[in-house]
Amino acid sequence: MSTDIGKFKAGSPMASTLRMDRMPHIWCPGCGIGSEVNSFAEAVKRSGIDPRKLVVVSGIGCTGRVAGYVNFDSIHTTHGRAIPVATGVKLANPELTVVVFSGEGDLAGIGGNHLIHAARRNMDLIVICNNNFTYGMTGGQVTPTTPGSAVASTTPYGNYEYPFSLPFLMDACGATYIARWTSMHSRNVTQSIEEALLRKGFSFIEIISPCPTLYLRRNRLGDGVDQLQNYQDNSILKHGADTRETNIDFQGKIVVGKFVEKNKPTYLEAVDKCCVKLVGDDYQLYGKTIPEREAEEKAEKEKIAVRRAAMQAEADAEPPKAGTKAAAKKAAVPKAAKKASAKKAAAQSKKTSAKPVKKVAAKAPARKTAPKATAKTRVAAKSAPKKTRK
Ligand SMILES: Cc1ncc(C[n+]2csc(CCOP(=O)(O)OP(=O)(O)O)c2C)c(N)n1
Ligand code: SF4
Ligand SMILES: [Mg+2]
Repeated sequence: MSTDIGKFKAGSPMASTLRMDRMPHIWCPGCGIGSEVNSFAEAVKRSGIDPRKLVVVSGIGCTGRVAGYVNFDSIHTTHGRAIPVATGVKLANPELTVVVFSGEGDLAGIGGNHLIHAARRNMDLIVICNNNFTYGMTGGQVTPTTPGSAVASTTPYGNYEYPFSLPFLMDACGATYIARWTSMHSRNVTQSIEEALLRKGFSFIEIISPCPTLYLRRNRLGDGVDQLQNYQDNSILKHGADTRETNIDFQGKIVVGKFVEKNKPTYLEAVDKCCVKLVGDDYQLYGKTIPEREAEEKAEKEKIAVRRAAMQAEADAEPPKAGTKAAAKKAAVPKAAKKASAKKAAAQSKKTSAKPVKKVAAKAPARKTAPKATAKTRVAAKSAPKKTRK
């Protein structure tokens, strides 16, 4: 039995990016963190960055456990201190790509001061914030993002504090990349993380996520699937949205998209500029002059481009997975050709007799397409009897 589990773990497509020896993970069924980790691992693979030069830092909380499951160098640090630790890692070795993956309580509550200053400095970090509107790990207390009127263990009659909109906060602080998705938008999450991994400066990606055990249950919002349905029904895609309009009311609309992407010197570039002025062109950081570091950076970028091109070539060579859009597109080509030749044959035979043409048309195989989910079918699916948990 144990050998089978071992084989299963080793055969997992995520075996290179996640520590399979640590599975099963601690997250509850329906929790959004698992799918976010999957998106993150996929983004790392796709980005082409060298995984040996990647460091993941998490604080404390359910999301804080991410650092323990990734197959990269990682640090599970103290509550609210993920950003200063990550900043230290980046300053000690600027060649590293440093990702902070933590909860909104950790990042915007106890660690709020670090968050705003890292954004203000345009510190070269990628911050992935799992926002489940609650302190999941410690029993469901109110957090800086809990929507007004939502019930928490510390606000049993409903939250009366005004919540942060994290994209607005980050925008005001000067973050140079800001995106928000929900855990239902796994492909967009992957894409945003991939973009952030390949850019410089402070990137902030918020992922709204269900905590069925503490937030949903206490607020009588059903299970994780019900919440994904809520995300589907209530998400409004608005790239470039004014971040002042990204507040989230209790079970209200959720504006998602990439809100900010701009360039300005990073903290380390600002340090360089200042020191060159003082010391001159001989100025060295970590024993390397600026042109030396720039040359190394360029070489690394070229390596990344080669890896990405190789991955793309591999993907192009692979037959598309059945049931995907790509497969349908590929299948549509011969069908279109078939249709054209059938038309030609029909036109040819029309010249001689009308009947066989009709027969050919009637026998032509009907194109099978999966029925699209409509509002009606969704409602029907929702009202279908649910499995009860024991
Ligand atoms: C200094 C300190 N204060 C408080 C705690 C208790 N504590 C652990 S996790 C946590 C909240 C985590 O919430 P969040 O960051 O939103 O993560 P989630 O569990 O929701 O993923 C708190 C208050 C602690 N570990 N250390
Ligand atoms: S308590 Fe909530 S946040 Fe923590 S693992 Fe469970 S569902 Fe996820
Ligand atoms: Mg939380």
